[in-house]
Amino acid sequence: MSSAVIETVSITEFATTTRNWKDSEGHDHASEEPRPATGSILTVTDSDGVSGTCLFAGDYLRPNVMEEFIRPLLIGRDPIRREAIWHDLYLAQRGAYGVLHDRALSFVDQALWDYAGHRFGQPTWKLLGGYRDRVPAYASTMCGDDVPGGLGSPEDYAAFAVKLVERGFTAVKLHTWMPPVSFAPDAKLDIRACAAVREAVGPDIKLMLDSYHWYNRSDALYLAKELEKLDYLWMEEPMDEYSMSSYKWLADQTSTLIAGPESVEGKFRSRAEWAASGSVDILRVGVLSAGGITPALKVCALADAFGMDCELHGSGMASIAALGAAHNARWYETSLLHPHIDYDVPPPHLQRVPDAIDRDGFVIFPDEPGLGQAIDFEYVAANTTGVR
Ligand code: XYH
Ligand code: MG
Repeated sequence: MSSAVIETVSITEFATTTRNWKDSEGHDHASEEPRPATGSILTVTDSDGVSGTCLFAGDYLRPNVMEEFIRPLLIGRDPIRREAIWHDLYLAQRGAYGVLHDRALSFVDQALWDYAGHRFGQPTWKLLGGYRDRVPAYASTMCGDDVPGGLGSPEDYAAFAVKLVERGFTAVKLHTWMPPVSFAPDAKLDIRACAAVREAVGPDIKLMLDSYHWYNRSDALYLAKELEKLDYLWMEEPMDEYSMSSYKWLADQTSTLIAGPESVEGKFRSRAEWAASGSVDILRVGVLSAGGITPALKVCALADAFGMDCELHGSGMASIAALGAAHNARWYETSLLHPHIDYDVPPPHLQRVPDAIDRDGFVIFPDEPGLGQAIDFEYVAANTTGVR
């Protein structure tokens, strides 16, 4: 039986709005009013006219990446053979000198998994194995700020955590204060926020801390020891993740579970070394940063081989799809939340909030073919700024 082959790979850019803005260190913060933004959709279409898409913010897939790498490695190939396509893109990265970045691989892999759902008429999470059809979500806050009624004090974090639990979340992760906020970093202030949240939500809500990413070993150990007293479920990225030995030093000295690495390159290969060396207690991987659903699930599998959980970084329907497959990924990260943004209101280019939680704090997985991104294609068509 002859298979359809990939005929076109296109990028549609469109005007939309966002409630986020990024500071000089790349952290997200809440904008008081919607801001103009650019959205992009990567579309892979086969010779039968069946398509798969990946929606992403910004314009990461520049024309040179499409022309030099993605189209030459996709056009004419069987779109069901994702593993072969992904592996060729992975091998091409070495000589691409950073131009063919992990996010580019991720967008292609996501679009091909969405395509498979449309080709076979199944939700992608089911094609990936369907271990679960719902998952508990934790509320992942934005980093701290100095905005009145925002995330400017331990009391602000406590008040927000109470609202998040009232919304249905059964777990909350604090991103505390980081530069360029003037009074950051401050490990003692981080702990005051963690203690205020524990006091406010009580002992049954799971809590995690993701603090300033460049603390030294002594500050990281102070944080971990204080979190032992507050019964936090895990701590994430207190130090530069390029020092794996610092994480082994830390993990060996605290009962607070250390989760990572989040930001280190190297996909499943670097994370295999973190697991084998015992440098963390919980592995961590992002569909975006690891190059797609395909490699992210390889990290989940290697974590499983070591008896470890593997927590998925970041929200989005590709994370939901991976959570449909990996039994040892326990939580969906609903990110990044702030008191001044109502997350039950979708952005203008979505039909609904596809990863909304129910009153019990669960994300119920989509039953439509593909990733279930809930893209409003009529809005996109009316606001398209370019197709290439
Ligand atoms: O804002 O630096 C940051 C955080 O690192 C956040 O962007 C990231 O999504 C994260 O750490 N999630 O756990
Ligand atoms: Mg993190």
